[in-house]
Amino acid sequence: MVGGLTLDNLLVKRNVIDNVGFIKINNPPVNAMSVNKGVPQIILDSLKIYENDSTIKFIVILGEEKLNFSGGADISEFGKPTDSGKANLRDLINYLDKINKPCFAIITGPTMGGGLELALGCHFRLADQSAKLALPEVKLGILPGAGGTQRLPRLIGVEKSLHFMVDGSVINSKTAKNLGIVDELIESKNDLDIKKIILEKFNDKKFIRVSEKEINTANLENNFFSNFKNSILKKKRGFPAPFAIVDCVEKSTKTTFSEGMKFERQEFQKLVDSVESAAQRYLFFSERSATKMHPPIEKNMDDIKTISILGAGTMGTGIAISFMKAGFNVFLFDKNKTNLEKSEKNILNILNGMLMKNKISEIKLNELKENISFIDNIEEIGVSDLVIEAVFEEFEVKKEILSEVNKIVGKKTIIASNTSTLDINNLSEFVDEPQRFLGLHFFSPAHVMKLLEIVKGSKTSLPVLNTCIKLAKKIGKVPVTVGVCDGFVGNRMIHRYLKEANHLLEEGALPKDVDDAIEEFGFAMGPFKMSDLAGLDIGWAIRKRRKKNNLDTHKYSNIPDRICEGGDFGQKTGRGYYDYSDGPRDPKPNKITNQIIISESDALNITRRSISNKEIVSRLMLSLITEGLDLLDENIASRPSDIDVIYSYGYGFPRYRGGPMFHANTIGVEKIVSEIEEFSKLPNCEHWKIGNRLLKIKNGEINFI
Ligand code: 3H9
Repeated sequence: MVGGLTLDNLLVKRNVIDNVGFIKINNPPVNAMSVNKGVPQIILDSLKIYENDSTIKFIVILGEEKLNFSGGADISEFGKPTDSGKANLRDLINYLDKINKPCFAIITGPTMGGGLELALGCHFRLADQSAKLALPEVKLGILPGAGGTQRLPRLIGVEKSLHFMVDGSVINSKTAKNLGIVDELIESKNDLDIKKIILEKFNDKKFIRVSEKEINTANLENNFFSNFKNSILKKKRGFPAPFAIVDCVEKSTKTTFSEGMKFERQEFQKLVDSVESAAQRYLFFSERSATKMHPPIEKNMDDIKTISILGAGTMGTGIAISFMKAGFNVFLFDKNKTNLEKSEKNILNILNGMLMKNKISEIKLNELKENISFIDNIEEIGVSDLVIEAVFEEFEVKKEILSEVNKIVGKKTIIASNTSTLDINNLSEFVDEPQRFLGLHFFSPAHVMKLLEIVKGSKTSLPVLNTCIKLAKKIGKVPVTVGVCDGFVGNRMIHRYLKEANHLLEEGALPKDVDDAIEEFGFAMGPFKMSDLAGLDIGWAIRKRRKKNNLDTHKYSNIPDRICEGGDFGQKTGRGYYDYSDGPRDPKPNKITNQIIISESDALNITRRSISNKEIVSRLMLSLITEGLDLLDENIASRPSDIDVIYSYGYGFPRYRGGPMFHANTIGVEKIVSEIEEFSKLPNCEHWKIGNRLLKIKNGEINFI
């Protein structure tokens, strides 16, 4: 027994070969450094044992068998009290820093955050081809808080460390070797092989602690750190962590290692306690829980290898690229040869762009090209495991192609529609086996946007659903399962938000007032710039269909219809909510639209008033929140966190605010209820009401998240 823990604990295993002592971390799935479980404590205890054993000359830390080195600190422990009787990662690395025997980190698989910081605390780092290294804390709204901001600049220099930590990007072992993070590339992490390499290459090598290295500041220009902050200002606006990382690195150049560590610790704690980090950590777990089935099932369909996409338009092409890039065999069908040729050209351009940016090699490019066939004979899709229709968004067009597909494909083929609004249950009537039918709602551009709404029809089977969730992960998407309704989750909420934005225009705001307020809140683009970019004709067609089918139950605004009636469809026609005569990047007020807005206020008998940014933001956020609550009540969304994942991945909701539901929780129910009551008293605001679910939250029966 050491430190009150038995060393036979399965979380860390020890074995000795001659004079090499191995410490193997065994905390699946990712070897998180859980303090409460005692992982850092047991590693520390193991170090003590080897340190006191005179027969041991070298100490090696690695992941057990197939496990990675370590995915870092246990994220679920942040913001909660941890067992103070047990060592944490910092205690462990501090101990390593003082140890007098050479310690080796064997970096395999994801080695991230505190995992990489542990490796930086070792004296030598060896990595194999499976290694993926990152300090991704910034994505959780925190900073590398176990010495990363102080050790990395000492190892690879100030500028490179800053980019690595501020981007949080993942690098492979070769890049890590070139950067100087890794000392030696290895082929295997077999004990005997490692022992051999150590004896051959490191036996007489003097070891230097990273903490004792000098930082090279000779090449840093004056004001380097403030210039660096300015360079990230636009992209990282609203996120405190990147700026705190810069401060820590700056500190590392101006003070001793131990002072720098103190500063890092203070900054780390401030960030852990911030709402922004709580929001980003919540999204980390929300994204993962979105892929978990309710109820969970293990059963799976046969492997999916061949995928046919129907329709070579923008969506079809983007979807085809996503599957092709992930190594699937793709057929892209369009009966129009010109569309196919255009699509092929686009795909080639995108692949060439990836080659130019060194994202793929020439060999890979040729391999990828082999993965796709452009076909104009629909019979060829017969061999497909999955068919996704991405034809024109009109019921009759989709009905026709689905009926055709139904005749061609076999009984095991999954059939999906990429509709963004149409009723999946109605569409499922055109296939013989509706249990194999579902919606796969990709977002445009489909090869870039990570969100995928997986729409479960009333008859879609669970194995089919599960297969598609797994498939989505394989192609790098973030899947969220939703139910059937007009617009599903994301678009239904955005329709309500856009309506409210138009009501604000009716009451006194102009498009720029609304966009500026929302952009200040953190969205990359306000609702009107977004509508102009997407094309106002698209929303117009949707509204006409909704009207025809009596789907529009909420208060209506005539403004967008009137802009369209005048032939202004946004950027594509040069005018919409804004005037783009000076280019798409320079939207100016559109006088015609402003006249429409003012005449609508007159028609509604509204005396226009100045509306504060605070009211604009509140009304738009509460429109998202209340629609989200309705969707939960109707079981269209199964978890509040699913809504937040959809909004942060598909609609540019600022991640540091966590999503509409997390934001509602941050505001608090009392304030939300009182704001809705206030809004409901305003002219033009009779639609503001306290819904069922909000009432339940107010009564303490349920929570926002
Ligand atoms: C840090 O280190 C702070 C220090 O600087 C300072 C400390 C003082 N903790 O993603 P997957 C769970 S901050 C807890 O599906 P993959 C995850 O929730 C940390 N849990 O697998 C999931 O659980 P479930 C810095 C974690 O193979 C399961 O493991 N490190 C952690 O696709 C599988 O995860 C990071 O930010 C964790 N650290 O990807 C790395 N990591 O099955 C975060 C994972 O219940 N992790 N889980 O849903 C990742 O990026 C990916 O998980 C990884 C594996 C690439 C490692």
